[in-house]
Amino acid sequence: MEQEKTLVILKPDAVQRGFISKILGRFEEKGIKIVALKMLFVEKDRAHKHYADHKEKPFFSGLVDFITSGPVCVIALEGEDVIEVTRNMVGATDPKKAQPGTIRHDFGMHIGRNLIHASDSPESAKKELDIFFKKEEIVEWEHNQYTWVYE
Ligand code: IDP
Ligand code: MG
Repeated sequence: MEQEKTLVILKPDAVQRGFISKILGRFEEKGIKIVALKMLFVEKDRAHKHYADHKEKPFFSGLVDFITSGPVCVIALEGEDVIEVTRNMVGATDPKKAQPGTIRHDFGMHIGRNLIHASDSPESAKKELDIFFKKEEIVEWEHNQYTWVYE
């Protein structure tokens, strides 16, 4: 069974609106393993590193202001195809276009307040996990329901 890891960030709007447990609960209910989690303020430097690909975009400075505006929760998830599965659960970037049942659809109204980040590829997952977690902060543990989650 090929396991991979991905990075999720519950953005300041998700924290302020009291959705930490609801959103984390969705991943737990799905059968995804949480292997690291913590709360922190993202410093400007780290925000720039994390969103480096968007440096030239018109929304970049607003995005950096937003992600640094309050505490976030950073979470490492593990599972089979977990990068793709998580992106599907998160939904389209614009909550107005996200499918019902996705996190962004169900909790969001605006593209600039879309609650959650999730890595979009194995390369970005590795880069982003390295930005937010030291190797020893990732907890390798045995999920005792795996026999009932995966064939
Ligand atoms: P993603 O988060 O779905 O991967 P990206 O295109 O990588 O979407 O954009 C990163 C983040 O930048 C989005 O999650 C959103 O917070 C913000 N963003 C993207 N496009 C816009 C926009 O048009 N206006 C405001 N914020 C935007
Ligand atoms: Mg992205």
